[in-house]
Amino acid sequence: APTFTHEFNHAGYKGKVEVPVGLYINGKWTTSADKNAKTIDVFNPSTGEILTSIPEGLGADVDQAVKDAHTAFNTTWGLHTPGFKRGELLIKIAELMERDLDILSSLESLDNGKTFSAAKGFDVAESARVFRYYGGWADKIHGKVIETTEAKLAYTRHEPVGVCGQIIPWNFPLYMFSWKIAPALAAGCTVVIKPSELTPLTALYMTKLFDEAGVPAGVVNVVVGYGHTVGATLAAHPDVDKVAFTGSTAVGRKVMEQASLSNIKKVSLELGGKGSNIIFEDADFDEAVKYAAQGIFFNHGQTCCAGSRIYVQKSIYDKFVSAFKDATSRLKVGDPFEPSTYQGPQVSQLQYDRIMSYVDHGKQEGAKVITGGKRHGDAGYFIEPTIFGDVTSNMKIVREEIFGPVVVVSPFETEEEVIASANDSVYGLASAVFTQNISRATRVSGALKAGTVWVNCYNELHPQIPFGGFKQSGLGRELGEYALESYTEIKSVQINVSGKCG
Ligand code: TXE
Repeated sequence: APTFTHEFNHAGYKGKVEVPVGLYINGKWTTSADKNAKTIDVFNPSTGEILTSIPEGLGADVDQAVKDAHTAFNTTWGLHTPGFKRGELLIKIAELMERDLDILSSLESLDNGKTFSAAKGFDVAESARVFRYYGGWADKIHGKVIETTEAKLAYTRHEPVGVCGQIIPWNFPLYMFSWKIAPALAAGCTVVIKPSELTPLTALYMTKLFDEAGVPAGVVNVVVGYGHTVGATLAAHPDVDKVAFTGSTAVGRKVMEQASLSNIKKVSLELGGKGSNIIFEDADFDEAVKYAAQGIFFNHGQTCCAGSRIYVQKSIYDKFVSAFKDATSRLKVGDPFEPSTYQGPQVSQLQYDRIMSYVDHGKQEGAKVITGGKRHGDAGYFIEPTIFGDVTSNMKIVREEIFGPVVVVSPFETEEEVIASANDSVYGLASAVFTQNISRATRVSGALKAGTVWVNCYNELHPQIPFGGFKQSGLGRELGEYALESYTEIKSVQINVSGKCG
């Protein structure tokens, strides 16, 4: 396969890295079977320059990968490799990721623009933990014996769903890759995964680690390509048994539609959000300010669970705004490989333009820019961390997911009022409550319509804890034991032990 070679030379890592840039189908790197296939330009978001052009996959390649994934499911993986062996393999992958921590972190930072320190401390380290966690589950997936009458032995089996199509975004390229692949393989499924066309490099590097770990051919297939070709083919494919998607609500809707129009494949969706972060007057003030800043600005605001709507009780509103503004203006924007940088560039020109158009809209609608609101520097896709005040609940910047370093702050008076405001959204992915009052924390977290509620913290994710959305934020849960549900079918077996009819 052609390779992308890059020489890294930064404080965290110095060395040459080679990434195979083909399609990884049935354990081999290849190029498209379709002669109309072109190449996809991969950009460095810090400069806007092209890093490399890689061969694109098309529908015909998905067809081939699905065929090979079926063969692997029916011959080498699925029920043919015992759970403990699948587990050992997943743990081996985790170890190889940890061995190559600096390489994967450098690639992720280069391709996505997130800081090297965040990639190393969060994305790659946590992705390895996800593989290890599901390695532990692989031999603990089982059903129940169910009592009916003594004439019958009845039990359930949790069998792998089959071939899974997985479509992932660019905001956490490797982390989303691990959320999708690890539970699927633990359950015994085989996979055809499409990384985002914007950030394919770590997924492609991972194919080398799968090879080295000894993952059998056809168990994991990586087909890089665009959403309307490779993604749409996966969603509509008659031989894909389940599709797992993370991305925009608009595309999630299409994926679900295609799944229903083709073969009623199982669907799990992790979509957009507009997280509400509620700060009561009795909160630990300094901690709340710190968490509010990382709640929105972590990963440059490109986080589905970002705390993009902050509600602060009126008695502490002015004090909060001033401290939050200070904390925000101290966040250093710039070169993602520079150790003191907190925020690198947005991922692409398109995302940069989308975010800036929200900022302009906010200004036109009469919201007040408390800090930020402009481009940072003159190359790459950098945006100043931005806080808007004086907002009303019908403004676009309050209602829609901006997916950038832009937050709105509003005052509230009562608990009932803030619960209503927080729930006034088509999304329901994540929320947070800051208070020292345990009764209030319990009451408010119970009333919030969101798949995750953080109390006195924000953006904390663990492989053990399920993640997913209420309302239009999605379907199903990822991580934890719950994720295994979407990769298994439950079979009931009833054995007539009496040997008699009736
Ligand atoms: O998302 P897309 P985009 C939100 C966020 C962001 C907006 C747009 O608000 O500003 O979406 O981002 C593939 N059939 N999130 O345009 O298009 C695509 O190739 C099948 C939230 O980048 O949804 C990529 O692999 N697949 C989110 C993946 O879908 C298709 C993360 C996501 O891209 C497809 C990303 C199609 N027709 C964006 N069209 C989150 N929940 O974290 C595209 N894709």
